[in-house]
Amino acid sequence: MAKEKKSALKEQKGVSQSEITNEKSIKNVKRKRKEKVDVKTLTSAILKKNITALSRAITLIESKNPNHSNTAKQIIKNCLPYANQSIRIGITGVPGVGKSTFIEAFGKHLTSIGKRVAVLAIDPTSSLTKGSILGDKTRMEDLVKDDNAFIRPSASGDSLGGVARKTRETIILCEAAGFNVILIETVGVGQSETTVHSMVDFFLLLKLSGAGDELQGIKRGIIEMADAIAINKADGDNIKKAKLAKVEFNRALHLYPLKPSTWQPKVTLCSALNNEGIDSIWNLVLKFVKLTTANGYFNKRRSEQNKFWLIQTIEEQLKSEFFNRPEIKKELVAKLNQIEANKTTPFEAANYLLDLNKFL
Ligand SMILES: Nc1nc2c(ncn2[C@@H]2O[C@H](COP(=O)(O)OP(=O)(O)OP(=O)(O)O)[C@@H](O)[C@H]2O)c(=O)[nH]1
Ligand SMILES: [Mg+2]
Repeated sequence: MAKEKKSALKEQKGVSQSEITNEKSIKNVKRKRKEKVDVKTLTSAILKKNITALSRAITLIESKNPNHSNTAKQIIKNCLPYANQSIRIGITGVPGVGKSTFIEAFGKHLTSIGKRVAVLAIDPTSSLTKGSILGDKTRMEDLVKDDNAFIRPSASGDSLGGVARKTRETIILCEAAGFNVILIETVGVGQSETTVHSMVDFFLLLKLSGAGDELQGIKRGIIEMADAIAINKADGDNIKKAKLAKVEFNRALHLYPLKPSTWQPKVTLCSALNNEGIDSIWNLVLKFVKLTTANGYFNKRRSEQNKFWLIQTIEEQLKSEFFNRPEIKKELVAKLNQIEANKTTPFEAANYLLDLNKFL
């Protein structure tokens, strides 16, 4: 029944407006109580490593409903003291390089040595495909069934910034749920590698060996970000080419200045399909963690990332508040039309909209 109709009926029955308001506030209190219970139960279930609770909380993070977001924020806050105890690894590479196959092999290796692994993704294209990880869960057949692994596709239908924030929050919940290795996959569209790099401790680039053109077509920045380059599919007829590629990448890496972590990035060969070279990549990660923990870089970088994310979150929130205001939406269309008709300049229009926003 429509709200107006309902209150009209109540008025007819002699229920006063103030009673209706009272009823509303009772409902509100009840709802708030229910939410409180949800926050408490969900948080404690997450801390008890309950996967259903973890999934439910992540769904709240991803929800566009403001009530859900508020509940999610409280859960994250409660979980925060229990987070941070993990190694976060970013994995990137072009489509078809073998990321999913690699994550399956790597993840299985980790669970076999007693780790608990969460697999997340930053995939700005997933609004169309509903999450690439979800699509190829078949490539992670064993990992999906593993009790010590948790696989969650990328949040969809959002900007890269939005997806990134949600993934960062999801990391906190996964860590609170006892996952001690977090793998974050990205296919490397647009700025997504940079985004993943800004939330991980170790960045792994998967590559294929090509016919001598390994260094072509790679965004320079990606090599610079990599802590290790794994040349995948180093099996069968490919081994020779892969070894050559290794030499070439090693040479290229030495051209870069020493990283602030003092870690010298490594090039390694692997075959995700045949499960070869997987354990040595994990050993590299451990060496990296040992070095950077000893020299203080590990914690310093995490704290720098947190500062970066504070600014990012403010920017993202301000932007989305601005662009979602109905008045701004309406006026923006008008201004865009005026720009097209050469009736205003972008700067004048921007100032107008920003000024308008101050009075809304
Ligand atoms: N020979 C060989 N084939 C591999 C290896 N790793 C993956 N493949 C194959 O390469 C193809 C692509 O592998 P995926 O794991 O789906 O690659 P991806 O990087 O996840 O691809 P996208 O999800 O499309 O970005 C599949 O047919 C795999 O079986 C490997 O180590 N050796
Ligand atoms: Mg894949």
